[in-house]
Amino acid sequence: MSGALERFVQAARVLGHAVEVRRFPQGTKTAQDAARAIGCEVGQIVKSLVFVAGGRPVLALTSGANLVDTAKLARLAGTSEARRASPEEVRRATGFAIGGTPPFGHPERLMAFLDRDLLGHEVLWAAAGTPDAVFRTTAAELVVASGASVADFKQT
Ligand code: 5CA
Repeated sequence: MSGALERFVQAARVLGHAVEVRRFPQGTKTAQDAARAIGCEVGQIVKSLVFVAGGRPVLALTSGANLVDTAKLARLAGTSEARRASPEEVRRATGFAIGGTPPFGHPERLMAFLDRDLLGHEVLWAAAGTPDAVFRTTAAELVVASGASVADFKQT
């Protein structure tokens, strides 16, 4: 197992979540790649996106079918603006690189929001630490494990 994958599985275990990881040699770097590899709808893929709002990292667990409206996210975070985090900021906030960033298991719990459209799917898939690994999850598990508030922050 790669270092980052092992690290995520251990962190999930510590949080009380036994994750079932699936690896795909063809890669799961983007939501589209992951949906194609798994054979599911892109809306079932959870993108673990990091933004910076008011100088703090904010985690936006976003359906693969949606884009984040940064004005809505800023409002939720109680700030006037939010911007996408740089690759370095993502790594600092989550301990993982873009393309494999998992939705929980970070060094510190981040302010987090979960796209309410994810509630419309019984089964979800999220990154497990590396750009070739995903795990099966549910919106309820993500809310508990990440502490996210369910919200509407998608672009319409
Ligand atoms: N493993 C997949 C599916 S779970 C995954 O991690 N998808 S993702 O959407 O969460 O990660 C890719 C996202 O990283 C892109 O949607 C984009 O928002 C962000 N990203 C990609 N390149 C950059 C970059 N250079 N700077 C900041 N964000 C980036």
